[in-house]
Amino acid sequence: TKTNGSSKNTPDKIPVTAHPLAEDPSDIASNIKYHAQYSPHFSPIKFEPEQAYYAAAESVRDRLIQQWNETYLHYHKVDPKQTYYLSMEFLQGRALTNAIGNLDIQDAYSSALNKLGHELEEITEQEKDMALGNGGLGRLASCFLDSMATLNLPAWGYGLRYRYGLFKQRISKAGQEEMAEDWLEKFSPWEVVRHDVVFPVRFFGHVEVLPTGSRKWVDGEVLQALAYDIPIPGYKTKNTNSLRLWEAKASSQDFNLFQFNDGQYQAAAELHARAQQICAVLYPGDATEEGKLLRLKQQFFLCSASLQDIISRFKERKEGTKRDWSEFPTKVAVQLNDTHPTLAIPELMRLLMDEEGLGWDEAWDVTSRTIAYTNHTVLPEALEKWSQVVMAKLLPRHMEIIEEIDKRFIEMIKSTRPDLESKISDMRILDHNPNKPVVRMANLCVVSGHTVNGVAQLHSDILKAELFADYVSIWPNKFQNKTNGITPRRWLRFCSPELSQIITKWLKTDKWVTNLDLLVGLREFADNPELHAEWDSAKMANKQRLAQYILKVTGKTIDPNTLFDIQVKRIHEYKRQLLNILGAVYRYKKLKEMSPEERKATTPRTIMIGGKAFATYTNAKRIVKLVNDVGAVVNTDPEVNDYLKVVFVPNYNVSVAEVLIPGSELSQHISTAGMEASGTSNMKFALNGCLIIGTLDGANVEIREEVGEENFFLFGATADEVPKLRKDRENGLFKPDPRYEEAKEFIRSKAFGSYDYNPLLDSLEGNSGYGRGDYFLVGHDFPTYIDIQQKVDEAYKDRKRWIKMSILSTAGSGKFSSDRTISQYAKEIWKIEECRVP
Ligand code: B1N
Repeated sequence: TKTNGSSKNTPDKIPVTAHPLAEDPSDIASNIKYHAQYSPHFSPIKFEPEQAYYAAAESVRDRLIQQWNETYLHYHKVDPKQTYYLSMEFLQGRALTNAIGNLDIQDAYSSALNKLGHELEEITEQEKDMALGNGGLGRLASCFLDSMATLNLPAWGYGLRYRYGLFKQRISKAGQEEMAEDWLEKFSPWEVVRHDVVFPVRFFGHVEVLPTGSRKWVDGEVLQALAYDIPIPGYKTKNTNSLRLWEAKASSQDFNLFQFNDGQYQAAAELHARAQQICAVLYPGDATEEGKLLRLKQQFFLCSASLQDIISRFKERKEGTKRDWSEFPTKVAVQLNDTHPTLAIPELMRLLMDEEGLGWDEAWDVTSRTIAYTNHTVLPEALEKWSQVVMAKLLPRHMEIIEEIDKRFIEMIKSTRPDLESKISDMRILDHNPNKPVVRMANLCVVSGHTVNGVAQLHSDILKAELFADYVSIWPNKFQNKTNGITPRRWLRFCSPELSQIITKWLKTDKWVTNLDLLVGLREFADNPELHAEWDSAKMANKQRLAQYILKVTGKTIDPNTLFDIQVKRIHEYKRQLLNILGAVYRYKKLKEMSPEERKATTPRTIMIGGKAFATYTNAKRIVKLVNDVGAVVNTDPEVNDYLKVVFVPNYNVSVAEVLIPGSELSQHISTAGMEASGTSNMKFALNGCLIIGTLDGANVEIREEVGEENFFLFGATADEVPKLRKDRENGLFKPDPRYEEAKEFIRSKAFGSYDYNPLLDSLEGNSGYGRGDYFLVGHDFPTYIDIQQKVDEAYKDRKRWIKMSILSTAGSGKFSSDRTISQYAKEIWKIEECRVP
């Protein structure tokens, strides 16, 4: 492999010249060299893949900056209504392939790098993932940014610049180990620090009543929010939006030189140290909540900085004139990505009243017309509740405002809806539980926002029927559905160029990349043997790439001629990785019992499972260990390992997904019905021609509708059956299937090592109680799961049938483009329009 450009002759002849907008590969090569020399981050002798990556990235950034500035000026001139997407998480992954692809300069960069002795594919591997998110919610935010730019929508993302993103996962004998993910260890070529964009953010202090009667939040500690911008290019358009990430700083005045000179070094830099804590690390919970003060500080920091910025832009657009605040909601739409940025509500109220001098009614009108809220979960442990005591201490003025919103809400119910009086204690924002009075963030969002949406049809229906049922009768039009989507650029066009090329050839257009509904055009060729051959060979190439990756990261050899069966997502009991591994254990046991002839007649499978467990989530960690232990036995058993392998894929993240998904044939989305709000990897797999085995949960329901029920392996209880099944269980009415007992017993017998799995398996036993009684209904769904797996095996043996199903899966995935999702948000919630840069 070519690794050292300087060892070849030609690269030395390429001149070193700045060509920021070069089209020609030789000029691009010159520009890359220019960056290697004049934006030097390394000693000058080396030009290995790492140096080539940074230099290439900086040269791509040159073009982005050009388009970016044009975009900002154009939006400033046109002054359209803009969306601001507030999110504690953005899971961007790598940027280089995406930027080059969206700018449509792939071929030129590829040959420019060749001239420098490098391969584009190789240098893109050098980039660290930007992992400022936990899972689906953060990746959704990043897909949305891509779609907003591609659709030329004037929209911004706002988040935090965490120093350490989601932890890196290492697998050892003991199971999962966590390590800090230092994405900024060297530097990121994609961020631009805006030294002129700085806002003060206050914590603690108290509220002062001024002689005028108005209130003001004073004292406490004040930190500075400094903006770092990341360019978000649209696909084949000039529009380049921004992801603005805030970093916390103390101002230099806060450094106590007197104390320092007196030898009290730590005390002198105290505020600096506290500022550093704020953006130090992403909270690693996914659908689990941790009520820690630092997390609340992070949330407020995001909200306060972003709103001050939004307000200052609103003023900037009509410089010198006094703005009419009732126009604010006609220029600004704020979307809250779950309740994590809920403090945007009281913060906007505070800024409007205390800083801009509006009265309550006026400020309330502006705030509620501006803010909308997306709910991403119904899991009770993930519904945010903050202690009123903590809130009052950290944010005394906001606590007052929340109390006032609560009071007015109750008054409104009493005067207009006396029939709901008995519901007030559930519906109100403040929960006065004497043990621990809390603020219920979801209730605050529902009461204050103009629109509330769920993320898949089933989830939105459950929100209306259960979690928010009482509010629906007051505001029947407040609740909407916006089924999630994924960007077809990253998740098909760029991660599987082989399949993309075939699709373009058969559809005779590449317009599907921005109009994914065109994929239905593949249906008419679903039986065409020529397409079958091409489809099969593209999938095989992707499977081989995946096998090489597995070999590299685990040292395990897997056979691309076996069925590649994948489940990758955060480890959570409701996602039921345990059901998957129990199924694998059962399969292993049956294979052991077979004669060699019988084994030969089975469908060989490679089961891959990957995902991170929250560090203190004991059962999730036991599941990780169990998958690894089962793999260690199965993979080294010469009787079965031609027919079954079980591989744990370490450190699952965005860039790993980009290798796994294109090479998958079957993927598992097997959550207990009603618990997975949507899921988005299910959409990525389906789009890549991978068949789904799944329950009727989240977006699975809609995927099955679109791809056709004959192309979806369905099993398990439905969401409306779940409550009764749990009741039955409590009443001792559950009769376990013998195959289920057999699988559990096999693990208990220490067939997979001496580790004590009894506590994990015990969570499936008993009738009720915390962590017992099989709350997630693994036992109920096990038999239908095993039965449908048998159907999978049969279907796979019929190659023609399988490939047809695969083609139809891709053909039916058009609905799940995030372009569709974002168009619906733009039209039905944000009321914003395209603002194309000429
Ligand atoms: O949001 C995704 C959905 O597709 C998934 O079904 C859903 O589980 C996920 C607290 C969460 N819901 N809630 C979270 C993340 C971080 C955190 O600190 C909760 N993530 C989801 C996109 O809609």
